[in-house]
Amino acid sequence: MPDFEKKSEEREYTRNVGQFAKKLTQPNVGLYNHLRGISVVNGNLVNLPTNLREFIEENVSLCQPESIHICDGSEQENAQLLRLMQKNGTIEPLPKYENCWLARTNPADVARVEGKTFICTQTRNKTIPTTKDGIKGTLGNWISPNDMQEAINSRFPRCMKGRTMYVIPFSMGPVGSPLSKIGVQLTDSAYVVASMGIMTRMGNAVLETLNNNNEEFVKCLHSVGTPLNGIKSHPHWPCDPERTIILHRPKTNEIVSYGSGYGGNSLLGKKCFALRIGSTIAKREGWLAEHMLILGITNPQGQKKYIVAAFPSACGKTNLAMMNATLPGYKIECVGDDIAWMKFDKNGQLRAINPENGFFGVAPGTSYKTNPNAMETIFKNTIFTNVAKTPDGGIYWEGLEDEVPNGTVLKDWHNNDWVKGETKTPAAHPNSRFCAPAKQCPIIDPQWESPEGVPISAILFGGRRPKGVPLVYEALDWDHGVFVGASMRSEATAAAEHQSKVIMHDPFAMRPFFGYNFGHYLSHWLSMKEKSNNLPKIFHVNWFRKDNAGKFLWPGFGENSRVLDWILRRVNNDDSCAVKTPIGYVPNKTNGLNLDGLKENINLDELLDVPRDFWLQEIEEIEKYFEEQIGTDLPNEIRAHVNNLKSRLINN
Ligand code: GTP
Ligand code: SPV
Ligand code: MN
Repeated sequence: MPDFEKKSEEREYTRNVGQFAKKLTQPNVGLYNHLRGISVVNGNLVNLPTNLREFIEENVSLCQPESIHICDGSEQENAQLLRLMQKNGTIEPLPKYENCWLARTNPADVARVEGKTFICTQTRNKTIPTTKDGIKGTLGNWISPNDMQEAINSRFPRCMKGRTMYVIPFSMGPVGSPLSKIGVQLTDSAYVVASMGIMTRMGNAVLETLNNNNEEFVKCLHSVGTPLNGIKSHPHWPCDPERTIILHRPKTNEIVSYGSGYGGNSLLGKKCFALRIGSTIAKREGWLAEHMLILGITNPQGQKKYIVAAFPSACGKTNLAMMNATLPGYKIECVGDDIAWMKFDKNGQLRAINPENGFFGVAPGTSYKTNPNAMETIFKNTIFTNVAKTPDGGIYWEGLEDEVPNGTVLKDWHNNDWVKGETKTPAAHPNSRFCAPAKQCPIIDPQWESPEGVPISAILFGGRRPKGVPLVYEALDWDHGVFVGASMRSEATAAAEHQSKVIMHDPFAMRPFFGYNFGHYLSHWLSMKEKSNNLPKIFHVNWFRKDNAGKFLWPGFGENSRVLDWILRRVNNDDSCAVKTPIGYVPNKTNGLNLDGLKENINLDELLDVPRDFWLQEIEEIEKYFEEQIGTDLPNEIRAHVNNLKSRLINN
């Protein structure tokens, strides 16, 4: 039971829980009994499929909202929500742009909370590998069915009292694609509805599909929570940070999230559905749900290929997915910037769809210099969260220094005065984001909504590695590539609650997003090689290597097209551009990377070096991590690759 300040609050709480428990035990309570006295302000419950009506009924009974709004996805509905949020002070307009809005969260609700995110299975080992004695598992958090129910019972009864419950029917993936899946999110946050309207296909079209096909849907329940002891300081952003919890039950395709209104904690289609629940569905059905961007790349000869890439949060997926190639003759087009659902078709070709409909992108660092295509995307129909505001009603964040003169007085993400060139604190929160429709991206790929998905030729893994890891290397084969994904490490970023700069293991960029035991996930990836004799090649990239003075050795951003050019040549079986090292193939220093026209001087020796001592230490660390964290769940093929790499390093 939560702590109460006053005895009366505790009594009220106990009475509410008691009433709820009584309701649950009443036999055959009809639909309208539970809904009596609750007005449906939009939509019609009678038209809904039975399973959806029952889902709503149960949770109305639990959360006791004042009214129900079934979202239709229309323009009018969106306008109405925006007006409401403006009235409540949740958002304010950004008059410099077209239909753009700024939200400021409660400063205690700014990023995903990995420590409070749980997967619920009967046994612990289904969710996380069995760790060595005395070692704390870092590959996800398990919760038992009883504890999950207890967590719900102690938070949800009457949590929507006096407020509206929105019913959001949404599709992950184009409506009707055989690769798409449907979800329904119940939420008491208008901000979440407006954001889901951008990030997913939402509304009547989805309801029709549900109705016509009598389809199952992923059940998502979300409340921002109104704490009984209340954080009263930010009434425009209700949340309950102390009791925040994000729960997933893969067996029944259920997600329950309480206490946070921001990002992956509350836009349940994204990490909760498309990755955690998605990865468990993918395991059952024989496909892959991954934290990956998808891009199309056309070379100067006009040959087009598609690539996916898994980098941890805030490590460059959005930037790579929308890159303007600096290498002449190359063209990049964007299919998705965060999540890929991939399946081998009957010809053994891996195909990917982007299950999302928008970009929820990191704002700081985005500029006309680093990502002009993102800048061209975000100045209409966009919701910005936790960025700073200029006096003329525009946005500002770290990385846009050239756009605003020194001395200008802005409002920072706390809505305090912030003087450009003087105030020392960040103007925007490091995990501030834009939420913008994908179709507004000037380089959105013509095939981005193709129902069968785009054909994938290469898979990239990568992270922020200041030392030792070369700009790019290619895995020796599929199994070795799976080992490379499993061995990924990266500096922590502001996307979650971790301390910055620590080098963390982040296998497949999925550490916070696995829906099931990572050892079993590895076996699933290894089993994919049975599905094709035309497997994509696997690479590792690192834009973030630094010299001894702490300066990046590689200019990155558009110049990364030079790395993609090498990757494409490898995909086309060009053997002349690579040399074999103990960790895999790297570009040959004479005719590997195309550096024509590059302004900076590049220290290729340092950038491509594979230092033996560093890697001997790295493999020790990887081996320790596998033994401690995955233990007996580690597939033999991966253990063999640890030993193979060790002996290649020793004998080199
Ligand atoms: P999530 O949305 O959190 O999953 O992250 P993401 O992988 O899409 O991250 P994003 O592309 O937004 O990258 C965020 C940060 O990486 C920004 O600060 C960028 O400036 C920086 N970044 C991206 N690409 C490069 C690069 O090639 N070189 C360098 N040095 N920094 C980069
Ligand atoms: C990430 O953290 O990887 C994101 C942002 O893409 S969130 O949706 O908040 O998870
Ligand atoms: Mn992400």
